[in-house]
Amino acid sequence: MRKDRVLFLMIGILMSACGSSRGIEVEEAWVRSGLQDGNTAAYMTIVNESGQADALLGVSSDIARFAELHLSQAGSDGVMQMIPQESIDLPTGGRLELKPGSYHKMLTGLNQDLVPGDTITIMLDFENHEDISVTIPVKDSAEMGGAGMDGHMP
Ligand SMILES: [Cu+2]
Repeated sequence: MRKDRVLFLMIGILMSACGSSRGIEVEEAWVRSGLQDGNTAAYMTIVNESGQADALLGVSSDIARFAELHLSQAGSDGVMQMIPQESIDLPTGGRLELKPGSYHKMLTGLNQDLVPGDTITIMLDFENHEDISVTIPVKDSAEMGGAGMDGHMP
């Protein structure tokens, strides 16, 4: 009887661990190529299937001295501006698109050149979900449909 109960508890723990790691998915991730000491941006789609509202609180990476969440949008004068974001909401069942001209992960002060074919690792910090580490490929702007409008290019 006691053994059954322990087994039951262990299955419960394993199932909840699986559930939380599948709750948030990252799709179509890429980072724009760049030069050492320069800046660039990473993009991806984050899908929240955890059944719980969440928020992306920040990002970090060994590849750059600073990493932060930005939103690009046109100011009243029509010039694109980048506005730092403390967090970005991830509603239940929602898709958060980080893409050129919109939300992005700004990487400032690259520690090395980023060349197409390379990969980098970024950590995503969520309010409720455990942190997620994603390995994403470096691509150049032309390959992804021309220069972005984020003002990241030198
Ligand atoms: Cu930016």
